[in-house]
Amino acid sequence: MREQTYKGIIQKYKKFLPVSDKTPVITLNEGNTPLIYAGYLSKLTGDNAEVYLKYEGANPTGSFKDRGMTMAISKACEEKAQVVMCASTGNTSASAAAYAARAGIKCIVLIPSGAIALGKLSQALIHGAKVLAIEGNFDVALDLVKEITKLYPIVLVNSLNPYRIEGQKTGSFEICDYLGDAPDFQIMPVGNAGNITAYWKGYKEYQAQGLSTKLPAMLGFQAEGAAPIVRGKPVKDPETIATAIRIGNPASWKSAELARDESGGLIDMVSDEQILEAYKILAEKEGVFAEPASAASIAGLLKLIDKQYFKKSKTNNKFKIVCILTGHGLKDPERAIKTIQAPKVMPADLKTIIKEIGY
Ligand code: AN7
Repeated sequence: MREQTYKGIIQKYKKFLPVSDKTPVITLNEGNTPLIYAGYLSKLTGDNAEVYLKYEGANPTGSFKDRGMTMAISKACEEKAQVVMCASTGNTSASAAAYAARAGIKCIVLIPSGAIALGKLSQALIHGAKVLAIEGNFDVALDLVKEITKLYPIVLVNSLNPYRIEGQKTGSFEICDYLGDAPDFQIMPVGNAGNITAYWKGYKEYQAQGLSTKLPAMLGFQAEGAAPIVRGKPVKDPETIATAIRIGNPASWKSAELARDESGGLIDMVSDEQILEAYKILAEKEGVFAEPASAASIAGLLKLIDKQYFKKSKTNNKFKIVCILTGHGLKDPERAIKTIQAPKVMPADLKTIIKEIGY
């Protein structure tokens, strides 16, 4: 068998990560995800910018969480942990369950009952995690996990675990490697705010190493019904169809604000209507299927285009904008079917079908 050359983000970026030869690397070959040029969206900027999509749905469990989880689980194993635990709106639980299964350790997840997408739930279950659906939202679940992991020998693998941030910062390394430099703007959804923290850390480290020459403005988007950072106070009962970012009191609130302010960026919000519109545009015009929370990136891009935010280039060079698509569309198949329409049922009859097609 030919030896595989790509073995995941720890192997690729180990000199930027807190690992040593003693760290057992638990990997599913995550990372190395496509950066896709988006022609339709670029045109919408009035051709002032080139828009790229960082398709994190192409990770092994279908979301960006795998970058952080390979680090968190590898370090947990290095420290001889037997049990890991997280609260989750879905993707963290799917990823934690998969990496814990691979490591042969136990995984416990708390999810808000009835509020996570079907694909994510199926992942956590099939990988053998102990899945507890609690009567409370994500913020309540995270508080419980913090308490429990303080009391018992269980490693917390939410993004409060610094190894998660370390792993996730490799997304920005890949973008810089691919584009030859950092982009001018990066747009991403913000939930618990770990990812914006991680990307910003990554961009700064790459620049400090002389591997990129500039830093992007970090543009984060929350859902209108779950926008604590935008509103400046926690949201007690967050609501949005983008269940992944249905979070009212983000753990990395302060570092998200720091990323925003240091980078000269912004954190704004988009409505569920705008998210669903962007979700459809992305799928229909770019051929890219991302989950609703990820479409918040595109809804944010469209909102900023409307405000003529990108019309300020002093040089003739086009801006480069990277939108992070954090999770795969198949995570939430029910939303896709609800957003469009279930297919029309027809008799298995040639003439009827041809008539329906419109010939
Ligand atoms: C697809 O899985 O919080 O701002 O528990 O699944 O770093 O929290 C998921 C978050 C964006 C927000 N897009 O990232 C969880 C969880 C998708 C996500 C976010 C999440 P953060």
